[in-house]
Amino acid sequence: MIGLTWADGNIAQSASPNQAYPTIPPIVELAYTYSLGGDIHEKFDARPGAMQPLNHKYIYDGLHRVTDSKRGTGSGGGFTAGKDTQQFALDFLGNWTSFRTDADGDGNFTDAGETISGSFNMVNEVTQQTVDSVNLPFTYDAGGQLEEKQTNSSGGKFIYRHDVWIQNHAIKSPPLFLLSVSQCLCGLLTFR
Ligand SMILES: [Ca+2]
Repeated sequence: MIGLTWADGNIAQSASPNQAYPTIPPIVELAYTYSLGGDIHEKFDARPGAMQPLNHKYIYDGLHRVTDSKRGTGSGGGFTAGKDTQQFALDFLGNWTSFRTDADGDGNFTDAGETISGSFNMVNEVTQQTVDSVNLPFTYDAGGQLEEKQTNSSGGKFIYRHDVWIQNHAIKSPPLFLLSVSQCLCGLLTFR
C-alpha cells in the first residue's frame, strides 16, 4: 500500500502503541493499493475516522481498462459502494458501449437517466446515445467534425458550425435558433 499525506506543518507517527496515527491532523491522507498487474485497486481517504464517501475501488478487464469505478466508504473487505458508482462496457476498440451511473446510490443502474448506451461508426465516432429508451443521434460532416447532437426526445439539439480552420465558431440550439447559445469569432492568430 502506498500512502500520501499532506499536513499543515511537520507530521510524524505517534509513539507506540498507536503508531498508525499521525501526530497532527492531516489535511489530506490518501492510501493506494495495487493489483499484481500494477493497476490501482483502491484509493481511499486514510485519515483516522474518515467516514465520508470519498473512497474508490476499481475493477479492470483483461486489457487493464476500467470497467467498474466504485465510490463509497471503507476499504478492503469493509468497502461499501454508494452514490455515483459507475460501470463501463467497452468494445474491443475502447469505445464505451454503455456508461452507467448509480446516481441515487440504491445499488442498481435502472433508475431514470442512469444508463447511457452508445453506438459508434467505423472511425469510432459516436453516432447515437440511448437514454431511457430515447435515441439521441449524432451527425458529422465529411471532415469528421460534429455537426448535430440531439439532446432530448422532443427534438432538442445542439448544432455546431466550424470555420475553414476547423475551429468551432458557433453552437446553436434550434428553439432559439436565431440566438446563438454561444458564439466566438476566431481571428487568424487564434491558436488551437
Ligand atoms: Ca440507482
